[in-house]
Amino acid sequence: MARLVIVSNRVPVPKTRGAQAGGLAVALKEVLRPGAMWFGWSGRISPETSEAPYLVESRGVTYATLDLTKRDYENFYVGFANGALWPLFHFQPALMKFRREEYAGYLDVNRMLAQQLAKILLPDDVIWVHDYHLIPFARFLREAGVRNRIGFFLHIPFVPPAMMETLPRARDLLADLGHYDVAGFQTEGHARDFRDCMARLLGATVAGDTVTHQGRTTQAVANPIGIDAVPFEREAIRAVQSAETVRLAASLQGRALAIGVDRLDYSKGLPNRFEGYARLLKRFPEHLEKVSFLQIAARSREDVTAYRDLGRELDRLAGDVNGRFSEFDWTPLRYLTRAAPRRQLAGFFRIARVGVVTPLHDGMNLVAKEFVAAQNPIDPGVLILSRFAGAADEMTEALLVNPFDPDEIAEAMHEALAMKLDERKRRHAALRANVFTTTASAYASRFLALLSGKPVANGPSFIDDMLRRVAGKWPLDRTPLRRRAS
Ligand code: ADQ
Repeated sequence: MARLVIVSNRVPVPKTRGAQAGGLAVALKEVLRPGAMWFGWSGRISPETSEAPYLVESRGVTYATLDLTKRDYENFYVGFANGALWPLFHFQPALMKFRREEYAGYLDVNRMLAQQLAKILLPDDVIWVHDYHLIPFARFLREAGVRNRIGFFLHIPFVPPAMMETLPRARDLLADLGHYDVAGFQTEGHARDFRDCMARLLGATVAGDTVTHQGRTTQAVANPIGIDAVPFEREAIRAVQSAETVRLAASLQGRALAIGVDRLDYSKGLPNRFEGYARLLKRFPEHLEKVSFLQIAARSREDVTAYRDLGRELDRLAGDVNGRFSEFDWTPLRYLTRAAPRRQLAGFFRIARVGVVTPLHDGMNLVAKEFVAAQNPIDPGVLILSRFAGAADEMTEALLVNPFDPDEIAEAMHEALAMKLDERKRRHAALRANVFTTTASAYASRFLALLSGKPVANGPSFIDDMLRRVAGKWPLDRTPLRRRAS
């Protein structure tokens, strides 16, 4: 009687009927069927760590969440996960801040969560753990006696051994990953870096995509994430008529729109992007007053110092670009530091001539895929994409750039703005075929098929089979359940 249990740092508990789902919830939509459970942190800070998960049911899916204390939050989330692991995995060791007490807090939260989940697991449950916050989760489940299949998916890049080694305790974390049956990565390059780290730093044996360490075998594979392309395209078509998109289009006064949409994060390469745009206007003055750049950057992780510093740097750079190039009736750069609703983004993407996605490093980057899905195939915009986004592996018909070179960004913007319709259509058709094939549901099905140990071709039917056999529902109270003896 297999049940699917998703584990992630933050659990998107639906608040109201029809509430908008976040990124991971969209990606997992297909597999989150009645009987499944989603387990993790509630996103709330409480004076005491919860003694048992708080359970909420919505559309047959049980959301089981626990609160953390302020100290847990600071050590686990702000400290080790976002202060050490995030910069490390984005090739920014100079921004990595490692403190032993924060690492200890990271382990404590993982242990506490794993022990809580172990109490309510059944022997056949399939457990799928997400992202860098929860690397040691499987080890603590194993220590609690759990023998179930456990999979892990890393949404961000992995790094080669020489970079991994800069993290104190790197070997312990690698060994923790060895407790998963399947470890999924966004690209083959990331999966290969993981296998290399296991071999070089731990002496594990690697054969094909399997890694054997201390008698346990982990299958380390690439499984690129995608978007729910059909609904996103539909949203974009509808949104073109919306008041916001109409207002944006009118404000352009016939100028081409270039757009960037990101979390305000140093991995997204925003300073170089602003500088690249300034170089476009300086080196190719034919674009002066002919283009408007709209950058929407959602503020994020403001309790981490590096993010506050980045915010100040971008304020300065945006002021610099506009101070140098503005005319009394033209503002070259419109810079908004807030999140925009999904629908609005879809409409804005559709009327944009250029999408600028230039992270310094990125696991995948779903904005690149959303931009492509939103385009009108009859008159599509051009995607400029960093070579170091996981998406570049598949989206080779984009204008690929090295985001560390602002001149290359400027040249790509120039090329995109001048590109003829035939070439735009040709490139877009190839990108579109990819985005509508490597979708969110393909991603989730394939991972679960791998985790079930079945051939990948059986993916969707395995899920149907597994979810059809779901028996009882999770009890809706706060009492911790006893684990059933296997
Ligand atoms: P993120 O770093 O958050 O995710 P990304 O994939 O670019 O990055 O975006 C995720 C979602 O956030 C997209 O749906 C996007 O539209 C939305 N978003 C971004 N900026 C926004 C804004 N200003 N306003 C509103 N929405 C915004 C991590 C990894 C990525 C990986 C994803 C999924 O860092 O590499 O693609 O997980 O695995």
